[in-house]
Amino acid sequence: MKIGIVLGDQLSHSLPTLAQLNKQTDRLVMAELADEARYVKHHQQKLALIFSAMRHFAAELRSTGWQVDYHAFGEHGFHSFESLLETVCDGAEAVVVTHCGEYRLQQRIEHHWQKSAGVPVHCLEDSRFLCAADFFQRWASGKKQLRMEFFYREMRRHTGLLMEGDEPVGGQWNFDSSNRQPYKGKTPLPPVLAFDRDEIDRDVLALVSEEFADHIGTLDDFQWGTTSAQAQQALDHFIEHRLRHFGDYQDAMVTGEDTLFHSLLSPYINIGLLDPMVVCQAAEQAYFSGDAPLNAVEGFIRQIIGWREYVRGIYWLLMPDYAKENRLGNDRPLPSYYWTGETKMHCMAECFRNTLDHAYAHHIQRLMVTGNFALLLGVLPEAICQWYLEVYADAFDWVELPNTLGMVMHADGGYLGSKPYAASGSYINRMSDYCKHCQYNVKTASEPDSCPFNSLYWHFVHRHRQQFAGNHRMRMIYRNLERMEAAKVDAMLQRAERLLADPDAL
Ligand code: FAD
Ligand code: DLZ
Ligand code: SF4
Repeated sequence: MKIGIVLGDQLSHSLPTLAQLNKQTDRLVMAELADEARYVKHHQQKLALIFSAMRHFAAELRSTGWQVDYHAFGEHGFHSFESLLETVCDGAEAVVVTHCGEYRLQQRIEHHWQKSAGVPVHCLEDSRFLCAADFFQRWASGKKQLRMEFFYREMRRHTGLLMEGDEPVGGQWNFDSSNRQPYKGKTPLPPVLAFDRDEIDRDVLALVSEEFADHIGTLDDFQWGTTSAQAQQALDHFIEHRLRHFGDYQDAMVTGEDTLFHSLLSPYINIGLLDPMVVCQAAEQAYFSGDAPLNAVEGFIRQIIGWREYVRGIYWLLMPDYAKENRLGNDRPLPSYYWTGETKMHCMAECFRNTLDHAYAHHIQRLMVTGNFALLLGVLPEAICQWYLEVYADAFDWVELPNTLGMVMHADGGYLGSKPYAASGSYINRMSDYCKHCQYNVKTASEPDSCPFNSLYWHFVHRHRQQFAGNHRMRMIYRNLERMEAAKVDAMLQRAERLLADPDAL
């Protein structure tokens, strides 16, 4: 008899562990463990989503004939996988597990599990991704800097998505230039999808509110689906109501509108309830049947077969050293409003509200508001990475770390992206209505009420001129800085220095 361990983000019927085992003779083990629930203080909604989805998945497995030993939080004495394995492997000949998504836990699987289990541990490659680790290694090998766009074209050829023979459908690989519109309210917003709650959900919500009340966020507005059927409903809803405008408003932000036309599918894909290829094929089909335009469908598919697979490739290529990178030498702590949401900066307050209430923020909120601000302040990469890992329902180390450390903080020296995504308040003003509702003035940089992003942006550009002056994508910015009057530059830098002395006051 073999034991298959199914981790909290491996909730897929196509999981290699299941293919390797025999329903009749082998057993599956799943466990809600304190070490996994507490190694960072995950948002309460992230915990509720994972535990409830795990319980539902165990029930689905049982209904298809599997023998599943499920250990619910608080109903067993194990706090770690090692303590679990010490008990559950009696009489087993081997343990089988699929490669996990975190370097931390994978190290334990490879170096500690066998000792605890007392039998061999077989670790299988995770086939639920579209790009195998060795494919990525071959693609990346010998390159000093990687470019997502070239990786993405390889993935289009590899998957055949939106391809006509060897050529991209529509004659262009990328339609990003038409995907940068602010939202002005003319296109009606999509309806909200609400899920029915069952007893498993209610039990888990009660458990999390009791045991994890000290974790960030609230459960009041828990809207995540927790079964594969609900995840499929979320996909259908996205294709029907959101995809056609996804491209146009992908970068837009609006006060009080927390999701716009985004898919909200990342948690389901990341924990295994949705297969990324099935998601992309559904989007592709919407294009072929005339239900969504190419700029939307291409833009959406690029996020999944491009960015998602690209950051995973980088993670496994460069861990564990990647997590320690800090090429800009940043060391500031994260301001307190990242946890409380209480700041006078309206853009930041909106992103924090969405984060605290829903364990969600869309990409531009993460990248260009809360992430951009941490970059401009010079926050210690480890501190901001931990925050992103805690607060989002979709956060797993393999995807969160490269996005934060590489894309947002540029702490890897530009390996993941050729230039930092630093931006002043004008970017936020162009893409949102936030500045209209803000106490700060987005048009000025050095007055007492000036938008903090403005002076901090120029301070960032100025303080890193050694690193970036030679970067051809930053040439215009340094030319603009050189052309500015010295008195204006001094006034902005002084204002930034005052803000940096007490960022918590903003
Ligand atoms: P949509 O806007 O609808 O996008 C469609 C899908 O594309 C997403 O569901 C996701 O699967 C994929 N995707 C889009 N952008 C990325 C990206 N940059 N990297 C990987 N996949 C992407 N995404 C996570 O899944 N987990 C994380 O922990 C995470 N941390 C992030 C941290 C920072 C600082 C930033 C800037 C981005 C992070 N992202 C992360 C990427 C992205 O913000 C989320 O995938 C997206 O906001 C999820 O919402 P959605 O499903 O509505 O996405
Ligand atoms: C994130 C998470 C949490 C919060 N809880 C559990 C758990 O109780 N049991 C479990 O098997 N997995 C959990 N996970 C997921 C793991 O911590 C880890 O992030 C992933 O398995 C990495 O692939
Ligand atoms: Fe944000 Fe500045 Fe605009 Fe205020 S003025 S919302 S701080 S960008």
